[in-house]
Amino acid sequence: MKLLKRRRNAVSLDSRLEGLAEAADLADGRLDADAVAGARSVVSRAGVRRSLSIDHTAVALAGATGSGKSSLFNLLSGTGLATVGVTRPTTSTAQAALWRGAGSGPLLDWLDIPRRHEVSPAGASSGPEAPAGRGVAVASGPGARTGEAVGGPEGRGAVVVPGLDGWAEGDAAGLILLDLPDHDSIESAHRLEVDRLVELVDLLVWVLDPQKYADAAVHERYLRPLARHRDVMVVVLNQVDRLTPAAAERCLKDLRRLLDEDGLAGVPLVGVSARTGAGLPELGSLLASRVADRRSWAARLAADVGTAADALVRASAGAGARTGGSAGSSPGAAAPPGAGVRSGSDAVATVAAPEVSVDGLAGPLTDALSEAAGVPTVVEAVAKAHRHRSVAATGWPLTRWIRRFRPDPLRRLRLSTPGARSSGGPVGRTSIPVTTVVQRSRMDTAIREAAGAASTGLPAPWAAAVRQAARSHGDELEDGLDRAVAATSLGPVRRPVWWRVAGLAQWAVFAAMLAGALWLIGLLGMDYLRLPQPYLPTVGELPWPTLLLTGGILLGLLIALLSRVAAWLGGRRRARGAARALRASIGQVARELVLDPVAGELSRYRRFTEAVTVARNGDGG
Ligand SMILES: Nc1nc2c(ncn2[C@@H]2O[C@H](COP(=O)(O)OP(=O)(O)OP(=O)(O)O)[C@@H](O)[C@H]2O)c(=O)[nH]1
Ligand SMILES: [Mg+2]
Repeated sequence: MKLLKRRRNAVSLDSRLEGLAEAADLADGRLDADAVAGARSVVSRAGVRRSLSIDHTAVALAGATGSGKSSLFNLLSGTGLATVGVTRPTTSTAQAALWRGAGSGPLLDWLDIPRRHEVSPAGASSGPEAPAGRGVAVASGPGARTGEAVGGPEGRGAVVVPGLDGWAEGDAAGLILLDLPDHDSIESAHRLEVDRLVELVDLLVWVLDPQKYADAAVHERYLRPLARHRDVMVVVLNQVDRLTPAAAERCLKDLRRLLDEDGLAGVPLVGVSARTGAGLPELGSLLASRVADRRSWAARLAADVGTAADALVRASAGAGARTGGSAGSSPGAAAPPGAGVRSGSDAVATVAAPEVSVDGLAGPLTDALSEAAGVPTVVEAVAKAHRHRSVAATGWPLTRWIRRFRPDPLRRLRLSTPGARSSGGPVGRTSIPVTTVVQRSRMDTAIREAAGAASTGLPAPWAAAVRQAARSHGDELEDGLDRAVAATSLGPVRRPVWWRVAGLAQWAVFAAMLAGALWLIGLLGMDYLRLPQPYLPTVGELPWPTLLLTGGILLGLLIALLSRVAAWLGGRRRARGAARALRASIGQVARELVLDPVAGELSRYRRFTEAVTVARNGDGG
């Protein structure tokens, strides 16, 4: 059952860590760099911690100078290993007491604690320093617990703590107890050491005393930012022997209130005395049960993941990574524990990704880009070119050739004719008049509007990322549009059949007209030379040559006129087709260079919110 629970939690922590890693990757370059770095450091720290002994639980005694950390350390370990002094601060480097510490070496190496002491139930020997740096010295056994509870020159009282007797039998097997220096030290090295270890250990025991339990230093700098770490924290009010029972009760009540305000409701709070041993059994069994559970390491990592995810969410909402609580609480202090991954008792905004689609933005953007790319000019040229060619093919033969001296409107724009385009050669620049300032500003406005519409409802940093994405290919846009226009097929390659028919008809009619004209000239010549008039066939009253000449002229003009009407209609149709094709090409460019990057950023935001939600809401804690 326990195994099952363990496995389920482990999987959950896995996915939360995956979520955090993914959220950090997705937030990279978009959100506050501290929050991203904090999340990444949690992921890498978690990777290391899980590879180390999970049968050992590193528990740190942390607190202000003189609160009694070393005294409690000695009492719990039943040794006199830690120096308890009158001058402050006393402890300057952390040391560890190990209960069944075999196999904990790499974990202690990672924690960088060279001073380690195995607490031997046998009580064989004792030694304050580890031989050869990282070896393990064997400290005194449980018997010492009755003699050196509060060491130091001024207070070696004989304290018997019967509640801790079981520890010798293995209740505390796997415990690594760390005595830390003071967090409020005048020595910056002490603070650095505390911050470093507070970030790494599995369980934190905050040792407060009646004088300084309400100090802002500990509440603002440590407790409040660690609100997510409720399950891996124990608060101890030491030195209760200095107070009357009633005063001790009032003091504990006040401390509980402060802890609740810190967001640490439910955190175990124990009143103890290192001098009399009061409360020690309760603290001892609390620690023993956490150690026996072997889950603190995972709970700690889960809390770190939650805190880092909170920081990302806060950064995503447009706030900085740090809470107000960390600011100015200790001027000149070193980086706080978990810098950039701080949580707080303040409510962290929830994240919800709006469903924004870029499809609706394509229309207006394409319109504006089409305008800027000179599509109206090209469309007009397509109509004109069709009419131009149509007239050249079907016009009255006598005037048709004049057309050939007029340039083709499409060629003038260096847009290859349909025939030339099909050759598949490289696409060069067109000669469409360069984008004017007005067009360019319309284009910019259209892009800005598209970005604005796409980022509606997005928090500021992501809206900025969307705007940035919309502009990311701004340099390529003009060129891309020009190419798109140049590469678009502007109409069918085939010349319409009716051009040929009309052209042939024009020639036939022209031939008839010519025949009539020559005939009349012949008649005129014969009349001039007074030759007898030949037989003149007529249609009704009209002689044939006259009919041929006038009919040819009229019919030629009529065909030309009808052809023009057809050409005008055809030009309009082709212009529409070209407009459609160009719009599709421009739409493609708009999609590739503007909307796809925007959609990419929107999907990035959506994936971020999903990943960060997984990181925050896992049940692995
Ligand atoms: N009356 C009383 N005095 C205590 C108690 N615990 C510790 N002391 C005394 O408080 C002083 C400081 O104790 P330490 O254990 O050295 O305190 P510390 O937290 O380790 O201090 P640093 O190492 O400077 O951070 C010593 O004189 C102890 O004898 C207690 O429960 N009751
Ligand atoms: Mg100390």
